[in-house]
Amino acid sequence: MSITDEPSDGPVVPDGRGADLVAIAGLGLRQAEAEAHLEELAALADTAGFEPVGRAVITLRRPHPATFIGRGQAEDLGVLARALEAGVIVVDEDLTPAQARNLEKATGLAVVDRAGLIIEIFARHARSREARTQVEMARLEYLLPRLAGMWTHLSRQVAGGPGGTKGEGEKQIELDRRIIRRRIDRLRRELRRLDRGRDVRRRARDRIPKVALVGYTNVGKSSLFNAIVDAGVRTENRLFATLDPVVRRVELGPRGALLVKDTVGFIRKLPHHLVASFRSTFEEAGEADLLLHVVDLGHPAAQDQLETAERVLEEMRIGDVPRLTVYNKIDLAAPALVARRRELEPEALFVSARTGEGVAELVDVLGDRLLGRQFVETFVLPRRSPELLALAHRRGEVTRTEQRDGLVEVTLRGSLQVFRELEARGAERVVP
Ligand SMILES: Nc1nc2c(ncn2[C@@H]2O[C@H](COP(=O)(O)OP(=O)(O)OP(=O)(O)O)[C@@H](O)[C@H]2O)c(=O)[nH]1
Ligand SMILES: [Mg+2]
Repeated sequence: MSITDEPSDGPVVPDGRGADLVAIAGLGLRQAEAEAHLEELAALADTAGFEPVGRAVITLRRPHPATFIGRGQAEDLGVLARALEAGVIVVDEDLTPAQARNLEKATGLAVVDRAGLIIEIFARHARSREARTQVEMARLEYLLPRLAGMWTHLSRQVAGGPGGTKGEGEKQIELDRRIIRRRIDRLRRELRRLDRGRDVRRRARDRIPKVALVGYTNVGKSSLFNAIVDAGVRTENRLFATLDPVVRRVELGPRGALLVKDTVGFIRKLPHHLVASFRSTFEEAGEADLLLHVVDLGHPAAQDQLETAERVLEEMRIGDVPRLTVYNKIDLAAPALVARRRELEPEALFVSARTGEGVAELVDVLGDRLLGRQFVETFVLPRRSPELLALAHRRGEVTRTEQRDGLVEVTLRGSLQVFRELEARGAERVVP
């Protein structure tokens, strides 16, 4: 179900068939945007083990406090979902516990919201002790306010109707809440302990420069990580294939070594319980000397994904770590699109983790930025040489550019290798 501002033909647009789900997207969207969100939601649902059987776009002016969508719309949705033999309705919005409960009543089916779905995926994919602890904590915190609804379901099933067992149910909820809160406290302590362990490991490798790959989920961070390190981390065409941070040491010959780190992907509207739980993972990225922000260039929502990732970086307060945009999957993108991007962003890198194109240059850039001794020099570039300016941006850190007599003068911090390359291609060093 996708919720748009634009009137659609009917309330629901089913497609596909199968067994498990009717899906959904955000509020105040144009139709095309809603469909893109639905596409992503279907991928998420698939990753969570559901089989999407249909989608519905629902036109809505504003959310209803009680049921989120209108009651009539909810009933229609229930009819459609049952006709498709769906067992679950997934809504691409965060519902309040009461809204979820009321929607379940109105549709007669289980309802999962976006946060619940993402938490479910994280729960299935977490491998390390730390990731599992973080996910369990997020899951319990999500569950806590929703317990009441679960107990009404249960008491109705057991007693054949509400009323009689109400007192019992409430007592049970209180008890459960206490148990869950205690468990959350225990997990929190455990996380602090694991965190201290990590501090020790971290300090041991403190002198080696660190690079972290960040970006939206499924953009190819792990593939690129592999291409850089050849480390055998698995890549999967699944959202959130990577939940545990992975670090590898990369030797760059006589220049020294780097630590490269793969991270969990970001996603639009990451549930806030998860953000809180995974803060330590993200904080580690914040300690990197350089972030590689990986973007899937050919993805129709690339811009949106890039902005989402930037927003998450800001929220995590790691927005000020130096970063380099790396456009991946250029083997899939139209050459004209790649060319246009290159022109717009001369300092970005363009690679294909699959074919290996651009990876060698990326590794060079990492070496220059993090290992080469850094010097500051000023060059006058030959007339009309945007590619040299781009090179200066990519391989060094440009601190000043100035037009002088129709020529570009650029001051940059960089390694001797970069300066030599600029000179070899016609740039003239300005002697101070
Ligand atoms: N064509 C093409 N496909 C790629 C490229 N890089 C990655 N992929 C594919 O994109 C999918 C996702 O790759 P991953 O490396 O798992 O992506 P990720 O960003 O690590 O994803 P999460 O860990 O889930 O956030 C896989 O099917 C990869 O094979 C590329 O350069 N070209
Ligand atoms: Mg990954």
